[in-house]
Amino acid sequence: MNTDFKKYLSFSEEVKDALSESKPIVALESTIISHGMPYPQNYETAYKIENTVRENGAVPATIALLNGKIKTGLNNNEIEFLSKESGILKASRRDLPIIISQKLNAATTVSATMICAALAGIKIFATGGIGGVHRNAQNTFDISADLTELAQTNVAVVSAGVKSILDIGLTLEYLETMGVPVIGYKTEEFPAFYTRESGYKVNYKLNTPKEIADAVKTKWELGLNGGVIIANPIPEEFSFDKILIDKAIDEALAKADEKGIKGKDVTPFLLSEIKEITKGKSLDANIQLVLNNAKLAALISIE
Ligand code: PSU
Ligand code: MN
Repeated sequence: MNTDFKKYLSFSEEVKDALSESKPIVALESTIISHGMPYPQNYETAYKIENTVRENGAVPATIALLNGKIKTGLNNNEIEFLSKESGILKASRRDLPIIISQKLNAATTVSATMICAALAGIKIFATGGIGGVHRNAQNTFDISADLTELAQTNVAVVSAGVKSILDIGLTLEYLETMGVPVIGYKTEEFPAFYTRESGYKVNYKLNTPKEIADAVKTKWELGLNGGVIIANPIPEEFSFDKILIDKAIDEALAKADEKGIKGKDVTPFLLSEIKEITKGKSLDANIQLVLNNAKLAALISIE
């Protein structure tokens, strides 16, 4: 087996100990910190997510690319740096070799975090929302690398579904083609991030962390490579009115179009516009759903 990758890995003490003692670990991404939320909420949320994982019996491993290393488990200074600094890159699969060899600093998306988690031996990962097939992708070809990563890398991802900034139906079609199971936690409906409903169904509803862990384990024991999506709806009390959020999303999409926003800038631009339009309410919802996902991921990691 090729073990050359090991020289690029760097672990916090907490994660190193957890790995050597085979404790449950939950990987966490950093794009949500650098590009998904403004300062200081990003900074505060990064800690809250880690503490939620700890309170639920697992060890958090926030991942980023810093100074030529894949850092798994970040210290205070590193989280602060990723929260405040403006020049942090956004790394998906394609970016890893250049960012690491050039010793640049980057936050990792779902796709890059999955790769780094798999290299570190971590099997479960909690995030807010995954990337997907963008609306109008038939013209722009804008399909997140998160989806092709889910097709090949063995990490289970807990998310609150996909936002309707994306084409939810096409995203689910793509996942079916790629053989990625979409499991709803206590729900038959695939959630749409800010809302519990999307109008689309998950493939399977499972009701306990144990059943989900069993399904994930069975997938890999069968030699079926790739991830699993665990869709965990936003808690009722924080969920948005569908009409209201759809209106905000449409406005944000129109603005992105008018400004000619392209490529990896699209998702961060839309998130920040939606926050402005909803006067910060979308950010509150975002924070709550991530914490809810961190909790579920911890419970699954224990199983
Ligand atoms: N959705 C969010 N917040 C985020 C992201 C998605 O609500 O921060 C980030 C994730 O890191 C995801 C990435 O992997 O955006 C997808 O980016 P793109 O659409 O450029 O593939
Ligand atoms: Mn894209």
